[in-house]
Amino acid sequence: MAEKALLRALKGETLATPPVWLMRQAGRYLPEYRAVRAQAGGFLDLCYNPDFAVEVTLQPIRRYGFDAAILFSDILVVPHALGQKLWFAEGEGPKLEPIRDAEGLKPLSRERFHERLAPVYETVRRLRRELPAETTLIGFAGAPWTVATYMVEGGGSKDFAHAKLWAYRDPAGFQALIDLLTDSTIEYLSAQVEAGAEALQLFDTWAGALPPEAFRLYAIEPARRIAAALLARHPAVPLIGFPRGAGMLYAEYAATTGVQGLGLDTAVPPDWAAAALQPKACLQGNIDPLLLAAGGEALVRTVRDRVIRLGGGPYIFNLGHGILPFTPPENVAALVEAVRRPT
Ligand code: 1CP
Repeated sequence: MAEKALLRALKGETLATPPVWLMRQAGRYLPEYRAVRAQAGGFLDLCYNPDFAVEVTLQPIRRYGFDAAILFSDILVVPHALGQKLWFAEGEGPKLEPIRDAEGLKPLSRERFHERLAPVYETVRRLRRELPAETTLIGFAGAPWTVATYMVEGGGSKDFAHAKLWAYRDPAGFQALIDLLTDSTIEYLSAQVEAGAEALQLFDTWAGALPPEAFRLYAIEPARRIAAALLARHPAVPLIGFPRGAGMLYAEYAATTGVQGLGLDTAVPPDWAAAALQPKACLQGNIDPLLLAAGGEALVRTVRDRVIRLGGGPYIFNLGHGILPFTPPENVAALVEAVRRPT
């Protein structure tokens, strides 16, 4: 069978029509997701029940025929598997019992890590069997810095004050957390590949909060270690790095981490990305999720613009961040149509 389009792009091929998938393509904007979510009860019950997780992963594939399915799970299952308390308060997002210093790391352990994540690996195995032959299965993890922000803040945050104060006041202690997450992420992503994931994405959603020195320590260096370890263990499986908000530091991230794909946030100018980043990595992005929610002629025009400006080299069509819950499902269909039938 011919190689899948998404994997060809990640190997550096320029395709006539870019492969397309969307971050958070499974989720609350789909009525069929909301129905399964209601049946599952809590959000974590959805993540840890392979029947439900497989079903919601497949829903957007059935509707839109995306070139890739992304495993349905969450980045916070990693701290949960390390033993940190995690819960999802209805309508409020994730909550964790915060860890604020090196002492707080002591109860965390990798002893039962894979056992706790076994349902996620089972979901990957089943998806690989059930997906259409042309669809690539993407596994993922949060990058160490982004996961650390939730672990230290105890949930979402505006300024990451506790995490940054810890990093600045006690660099060795904070590094111990980053190292634990880097090692755990390597194990977690390797296990996803062994279960059937064909490509991987590392979500560094809050990388843009880091000044350059801290960006090198906590975004670039962990990504470099993760990419190198995965390359050694699974040389055929590409890794997409998504250092959201990196700005000019995207260039350094692309040049030094060794990732095969680079997720662009909405702020990255496409012509700059094509000139400065595409020689180093396959690009992915970067339509504004709010433009997708708005839809109409401006969406179609911008989709075509990105296909022209980024499609001259290795490129995967995507958003610059995840789909928003109030996005009309028909706008997603219009986006896919515009990517695949550009004129
Ligand atoms: O009520 C619900 O149904 C829960 C909403 C939800 C969903 C659909 C959460 C809680 N997580 C997810 C799934 C999810 N999370 C996926 C599934 C696959 C897909 O893309 O279709 C993925 C890849 C993630 C990754 C994730 N979780 C990130 C990184 C990507 C991003 O969007 O920036 C982050 C930061 C999280 C944390 C998280 N989990 C959930 C929420 C609401 C959040 C964000 C909290 C915040 O704003 O700080």
